[in-house]
Amino acid sequence: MPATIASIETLLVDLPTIRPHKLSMATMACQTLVLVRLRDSDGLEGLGEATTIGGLSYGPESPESIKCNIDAYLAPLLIGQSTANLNALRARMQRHVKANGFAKSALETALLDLQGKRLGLSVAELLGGARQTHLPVLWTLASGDTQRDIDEAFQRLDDRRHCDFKLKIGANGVDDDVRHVSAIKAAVGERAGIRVDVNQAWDEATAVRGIAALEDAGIALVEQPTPARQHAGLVRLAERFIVPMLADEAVNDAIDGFNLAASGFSGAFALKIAKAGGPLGALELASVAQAAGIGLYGGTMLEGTIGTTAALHAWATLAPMAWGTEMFGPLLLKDDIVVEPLHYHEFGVELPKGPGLGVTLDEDKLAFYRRKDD
Ligand code: MUC
Ligand code: MG
Repeated sequence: MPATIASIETLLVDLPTIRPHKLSMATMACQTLVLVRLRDSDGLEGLGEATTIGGLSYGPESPESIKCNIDAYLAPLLIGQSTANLNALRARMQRHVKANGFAKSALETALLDLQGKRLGLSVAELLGGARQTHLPVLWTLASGDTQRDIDEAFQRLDDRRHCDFKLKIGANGVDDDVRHVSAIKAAVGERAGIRVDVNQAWDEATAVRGIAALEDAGIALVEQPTPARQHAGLVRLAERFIVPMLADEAVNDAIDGFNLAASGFSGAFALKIAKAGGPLGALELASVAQAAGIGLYGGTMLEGTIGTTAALHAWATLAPMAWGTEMFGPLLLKDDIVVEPLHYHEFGVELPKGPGLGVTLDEDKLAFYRRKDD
């Protein structure tokens, strides 16, 4: 008898961050993980996770909506179905539920973890096999204070943890931002690459002014300077400047990627499993980028270890990406809910071994951090 999906449980888990994480649209003191525990009729369990940033301030799904929409709509579509055919399950979710990619990503991750455990294969092996097992990881400096960010950068360089940094800007005026970024770049010099993420905060005219100054300061990459849906403006900025543009909120999945590429965009795409509705969708976007000659970057929604590991398995199947990855989410959190944390060393992270994701839950920690009234 083929195994079927027997139950899907969703839990909200609130983990404090190691310091305030300040973005243009929100300051985070805590990250909420939506944990999915999917069990099959043989008693095997698959784990999945979804996160977002700052409630509803980053995107159209909140932790609570992800949990609610899985419980009310997506789980009933999957319960009783065979676990054997992920493509069929994915198509079923696509057919009956519009959007809600973060929720779908958590479920797809749990299905991949389950299938890997059943077959004795890692998720990367299920996705065709790993081409790299140590992936570069940058760190985001976003304390909101220039000197604190500089101290943090030197600490991470000295620990050989990270050698590229992304600065979150856009919450302050453009002149203050340029001063902040230039001071950090001047302090680290050639020891580190510095990039910025504006998270859509600028209009095009402000972006032209800001990027010109940032280019002079030696910034390596400018992420999502303008609003997500203003593709034409992003294409113009990419044409105008030598410093490349990284599309993040502007590109969720392969269709967005195709549209941007067809409009003449050059630069790079941030892949995120959440934006694309799961690891498979993110890899579809990667194929579009590769076909169009657009660079790749392994992006995060500041997931915990489960979500981060799912993304790492997907990114591992690709050749090393032009802009590396930012899969540092677990390092921003004070604690973890897994038995064995990810191993970060030599400016990168090791892909976990073992069947499925290769991650085991710590039930005591989970009981401690899970939201009690969810
Ligand atoms: C984003 O927009 O890139 C990724 C790193 C970080 O600090 O925030 C996220 C979101
Ligand atoms: Mg971004």
